[in-house]
Amino acid sequence: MERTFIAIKPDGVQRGIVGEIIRRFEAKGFTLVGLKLMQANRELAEQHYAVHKERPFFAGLVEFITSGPLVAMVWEGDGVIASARKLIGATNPLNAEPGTIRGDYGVSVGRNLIHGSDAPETAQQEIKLWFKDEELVGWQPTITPWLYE
Ligand code: ABT
Ligand code: MG
Repeated sequence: MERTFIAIKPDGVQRGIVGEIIRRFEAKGFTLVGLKLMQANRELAEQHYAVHKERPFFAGLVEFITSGPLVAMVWEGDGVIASARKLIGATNPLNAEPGTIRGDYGVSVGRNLIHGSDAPETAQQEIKLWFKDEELVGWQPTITPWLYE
């Protein structure tokens, strides 16, 4: 089964929507296999956003993501990487459809509440970057036959 890395960013934690975001992923039918509250240090943040290193917003991005507690998670399910991106919505919350997390709760790109891996390769890299193997728990919910045929 596919896995993806999801992080509720410091703004999502401050806004008090951690429970609401987790609820949406659970309700959709995905399985939580890793979860921790933590504050990312600069090194971790810079590695996570390494692709944006040369962009003008990089420094601010690292500053923001390290500014307070975030919730790091790994979710599992068929097609979870692409589906999570749909649940999350467009990068700029003003362009995100209502019904998505960013569409329902955000108004600016620098405070877009949540991160989700964008492809299988990045999902694998990010899970490895944020979690130790022993922090992940593989399990099968008893309702699985009611989610998959
Ligand atoms: P992430 O899930 O955080 O990676 O966002 P997403 O994949 O939807 O969008 P990308 B392009 O990866 O943006 C990464 C972070 O950079 C911020 N950003 C992006 C800006 O602040 N200005 C910009 O012009 C762009 C393109 C938004 C994302 N995170 N935050 N916070
Ligand atoms: Mg991204």
